Amino acid sequence: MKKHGLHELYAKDPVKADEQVFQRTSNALTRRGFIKGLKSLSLLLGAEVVYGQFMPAGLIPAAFAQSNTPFSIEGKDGLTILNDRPINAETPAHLLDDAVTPASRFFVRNNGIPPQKPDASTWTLTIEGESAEQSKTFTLEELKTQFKHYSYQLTLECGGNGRAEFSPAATGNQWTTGAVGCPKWTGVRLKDVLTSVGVKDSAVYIGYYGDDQHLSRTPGKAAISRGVPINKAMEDESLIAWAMNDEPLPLMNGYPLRLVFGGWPASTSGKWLKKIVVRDRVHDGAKMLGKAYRLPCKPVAPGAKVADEDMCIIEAMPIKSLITFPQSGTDHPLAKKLSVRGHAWSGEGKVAEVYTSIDFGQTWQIAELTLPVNRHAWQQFTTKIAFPQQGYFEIWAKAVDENGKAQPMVLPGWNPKGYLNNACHRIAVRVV
Ligand SMILES: Nc1nc2c(c(=O)[nH]1)N[C@H]1C(S)=C(S)[C@@H](COP(=O)(O)O)O[C@H]1N2
Ligand SMILES: [Mo]
Repeated sequence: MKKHGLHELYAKDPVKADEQVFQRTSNALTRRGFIKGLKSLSLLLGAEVVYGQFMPAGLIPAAFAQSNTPFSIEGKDGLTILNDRPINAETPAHLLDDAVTPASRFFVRNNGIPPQKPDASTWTLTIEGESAEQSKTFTLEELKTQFKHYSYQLTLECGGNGRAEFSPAATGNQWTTGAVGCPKWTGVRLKDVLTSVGVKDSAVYIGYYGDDQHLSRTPGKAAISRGVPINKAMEDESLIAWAMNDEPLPLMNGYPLRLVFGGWPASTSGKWLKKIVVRDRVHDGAKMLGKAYRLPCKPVAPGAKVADEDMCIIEAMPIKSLITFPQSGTDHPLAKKLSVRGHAWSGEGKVAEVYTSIDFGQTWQIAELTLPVNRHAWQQFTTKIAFPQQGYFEIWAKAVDENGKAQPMVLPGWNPKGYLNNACHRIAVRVV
């Protein structure tokens, strides 16, 4: 059989290649089906699946399961567009290799129609609500001159990152692994601004309103208006930010002003920020109620119908990691160890350990792991992997948080909207 790099086969036009492979082999494997024989699978991969006996039945090899289709949108480099109305785009794993995510590689998740490039010089932010002592409006300039500036590297991940893997499938953007990033954000502390306005003892939550429009363009109807409990709002790292990596925010990421709550579903980090309400109850804005950004309070069977009152608001994001080097589909010479690296993060505290496996989780080797530069920043892991022979391998990464919670190898608890898939990330490598 002709020897092609996995890349040639699957990455040039991976979507097409994917389809062709699936068409050609529909009797050997289907996307959510099962693998009939390791022999036919090895033929497709152009290499023996060395630890094939350990490969979970029904698993689609990483060589086929992930696509790296590059596509460009303004100011963004290599992001995959999932949807154009509203615009949603994620970053292929290998383009998230930087410790500090460049603005050009930071994902875009819009629920509505973003504003046209706003005029930062006339931009205002109003603080009000039942539990604010007063209603007060700041210009951007006043925010910048009246409050101390802080910079933190904060991980933002969409609650629906990984949704594509859920079965039965959940509706919504079919994010794979790329709705996450960790740039450096600069702004003022939300708590400094709230304190200067005055927060009543009755405060339990804050909610945000942005300058984007609902898809229906109904005046006054918010596309999204979420928030966080007052104790998260009062954390040192909770920012009202105007800069990403020392530059003004990209328009699609909230220019000129947004909230940033590291480690929580990024849906809480309101973009194009115009108003913050200090609430005496859990904020009830758009996408706070029903099933939006909520999980069943108790685990349910896949496909179960869950009543709205049995759904609970998602708070901190779970432990997770991403392999960012090498790119999935790499050919690697047997004689050399392969350097592997990536990031690990957890909304609930530090990541304690990261492990990698090349035998579908039979054995794990511990990776080196950096400390976070600050709370809610992702951490970098590196490891060198030796392979026992030529063939097809998958590298899986698994992070463990400081409470001992580890990523599951396969999908965690099914939920109606497909949130919080923190299953191990894996890449395909052919050792030649
Ligand atoms: N005003 C406004 N804020 C918003 C959104 C939005 O559609 N409008 N989307 C939210 C969601 S669901 C996510 S995941 C993050 C995405 O931030 P990003 O587009 O900068 O990556 O913004 C959040 N803040
Ligand atoms: Mo999101």
